Amino acid sequence: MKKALIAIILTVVLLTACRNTGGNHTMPHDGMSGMVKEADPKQAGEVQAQFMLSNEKPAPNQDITIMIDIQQKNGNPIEKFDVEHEKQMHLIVVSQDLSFFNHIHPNYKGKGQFTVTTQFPTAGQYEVIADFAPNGIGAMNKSQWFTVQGNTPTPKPIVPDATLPKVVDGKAVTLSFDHLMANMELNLNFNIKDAETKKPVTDLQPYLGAVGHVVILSEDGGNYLHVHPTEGKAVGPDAKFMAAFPHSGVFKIWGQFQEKGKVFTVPFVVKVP
Ligand SMILES: [Cu+2]
Repeated sequence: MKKALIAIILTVVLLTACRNTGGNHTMPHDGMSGMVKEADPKQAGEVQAQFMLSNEKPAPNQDITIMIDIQQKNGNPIEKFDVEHEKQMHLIVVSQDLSFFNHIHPNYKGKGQFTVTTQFPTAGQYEVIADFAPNGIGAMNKSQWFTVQGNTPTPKPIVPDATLPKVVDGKAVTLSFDHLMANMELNLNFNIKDAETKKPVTDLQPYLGAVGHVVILSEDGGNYLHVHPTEGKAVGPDAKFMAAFPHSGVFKIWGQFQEKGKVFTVPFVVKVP
């Protein structure tokens, strides 16, 4: 009886999600059947993540192990996680000014515990965001801020980019939107050319099971957006994704792509009207 009820609730949630343009949500797209649906916010609220560092007072450029315990509100561990983009957990680490970005993959130790060893490059505040999907609940993210000891470097301003291509690792990447608006699903297109020859790049390799991986954060780090590839098997020069900005304001976007076995990360700052 309870199972049937849950199935009905899930169906209602999915139907609502498809009509609702106000939030970060998932719609089944063609060819993306392996995608994990997003958790209902209420169910996500029943899950908690406890973040711990191996050193309570971490210093810059020091190996630090981050432990993340995923639990029910009552403290019981959550044991099973769905694989999303080839991993059971994605961990994003950003500095407060979003100038530092790191995307790493903790190992699952069982009983809801994930661990990963990393370094923070400077003193200051860092946000650590875990993106995961408890089996049967759906994709969600939980975050925590940490202070790295020492003198914090002057924050770099987060300034929206002009519509020029960004050059990273010999690639010239242009980001465009079909309509840049808040509270509405929109398409993002990354067009990738060789920076020197201006020739379109057509040999992108799958990265985490798709044409690329995109992370979007609001400038204060408060909103982490789910972004879904719309053409999973593309090889370039265009890489297309779908997202919905939850409010207007400044957001930073990192696109990650792989070519010739090497991942390159392209950051953009946009102002959503
Ligand atoms: Cu990841």
